[in-house]
Amino acid sequence: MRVVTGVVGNDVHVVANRLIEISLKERGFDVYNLGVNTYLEEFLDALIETDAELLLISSLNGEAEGWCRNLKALKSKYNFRSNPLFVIGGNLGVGEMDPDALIPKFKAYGFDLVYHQKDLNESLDEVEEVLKQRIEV
Ligand code: B12
Repeated sequence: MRVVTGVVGNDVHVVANRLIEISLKERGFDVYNLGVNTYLEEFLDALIETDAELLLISSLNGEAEGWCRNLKALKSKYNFRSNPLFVIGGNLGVGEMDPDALIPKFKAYGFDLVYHQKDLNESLDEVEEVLKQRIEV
């Protein structure tokens, strides 16, 4: 299974990105890590180039909303052959945000799964489960 990952927008927090790459490799994924400071368009271009089944975006500096609110419109311009699962996680808002408000907002932007300040490995377990169900359908 292939995954495109990276940190969206003008976000330099690289530590989580490295850990995510290691965790995904440990789980057997082929990882295409675009690193920090990655624009949404670059993620979608990489999905086309790699045919990855998963896009896993990180955001740590609290600016994800500004960088991701156009995801739905952007997606409609691409013809993804791999029907990728769109996942975002990290610190998705500034300061103490209510996850009950953040999660539906990011889902409305076009993400399938949204993790705000959640444990990485528990979240990846869930992501893998959803990918498995998609393949079985
Ligand atoms: C180190 C650090 C920096 C370093 C980054 C160095 C580098 N190149 O990485 C420097 C000093 C450059 C920096 C800059 C800034 N930072 Co800073 N930084 C931190 C700090 C102290 C640690 C981040 C870190 O590396 N943690 C270790 C990793 C392993 O943990 P993590 O990042 O939380 O990631 C875990 C989870 O979030 C999760 N996860 C992450 N992504 C994803 C994705 C998915 C899908 C899933 C499921 C899980 C997941 O899994 C990871 C592994 O467990 C945090 C505070 C903190 N204690 O967390 C602030 C923090 C992230 N920074 C913050 C801010 C505001 C900034 C600045 C805007 C400050 C400023 N005014 O300039 C700038 C932003 C610059 C930019 N353009 O991005 C805020 C973000 C606020 C928010 N979101 O509410 C924080 C939380 C500090 C705070 N309490 O205010 N920062």
